[in-house]
Amino acid sequence: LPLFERLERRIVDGERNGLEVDLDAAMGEKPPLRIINENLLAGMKVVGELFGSGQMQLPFVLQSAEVMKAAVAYLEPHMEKDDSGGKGKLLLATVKGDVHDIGKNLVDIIVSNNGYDVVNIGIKQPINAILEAAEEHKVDAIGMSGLLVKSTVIMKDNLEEMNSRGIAEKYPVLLGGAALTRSYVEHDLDDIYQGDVRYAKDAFEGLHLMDRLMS
Ligand code: B1M
Repeated sequence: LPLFERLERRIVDGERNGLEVDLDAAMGEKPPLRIINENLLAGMKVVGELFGSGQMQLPFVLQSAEVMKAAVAYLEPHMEKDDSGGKGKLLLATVKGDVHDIGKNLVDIIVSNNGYDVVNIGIKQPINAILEAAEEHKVDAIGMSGLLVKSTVIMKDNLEEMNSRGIAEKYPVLLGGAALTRSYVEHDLDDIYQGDVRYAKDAFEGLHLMDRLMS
């Protein structure tokens, strides 16, 4: 297979051997972020389709996810960055009950490489932990990620909890993840939340929203 098809295939097949050699060659052709967006994410999309249609079993999905993570970790030091921090602080968490973190960690990389400080508290985070970390680190915004349909309900509960604690005005919220839709966030959730809640379809939109919030 040609290089870029092979990279996509590696994600689908969960094939890690020789990954770095291919990534080095790929970086000779285009910047790391384009490799992620155009090739690696294309592979994850296929994984999602195969899994969703019952043609791929969970342990293989996990293997694909591990190759994806290894690839992103290998590319990350080669990205152009302004990691001076200081533009503002974003807390990131995957919500309670949800282990998916590849997307959240991409948001971390993109936002922190563009001059923001990011406090990434990981997966399966209940609202109490999210709000404690937000207070402790004095963040400017809270970002929640979740890929399961049930995570969209948890996000709604979290926003209601923030309303009832009277802290909605203090924290703009960014939401992202495959099960969300723009209209659910910008209409339904926006009607509920007493602060500012925005939908980010990808990591770059997350960055643009931070730019708008902090300007
Ligand atoms: Co899971 N999984 N999974 N899974 N998994 C999905 C989400 C699913 C859609 C697959 C499918 O059926 N086609 C399905 C959910 C169905 C539903 O809820 N209706 C599903 C399921 C069912 C499950 C389990 C329940 C399976 C089981 O146990 N029977 C289980 C859940 C465990 C749990 O959470 N409690 C499970 C487990 C796993 C693995 C552990 C094997 C693995 C995750 C590994 C990991 O993350 N460390 C995994 C994977 C890899 C997937 C798929 C195939 C790929 C997800 C991914 O990483 N995509 C996924 C299929 C799919 O999404 N269509 C699937 C790449 C990633 C970059 O995209 O995270 O969407 P994404 O992030 C994007 C944007 O959404 C956005 O930016 C990123 C791009 O720039 N974004 C944000 C995300 N968060 C953001 C936050 C922001 C801004 C933007 O600001 C805060």
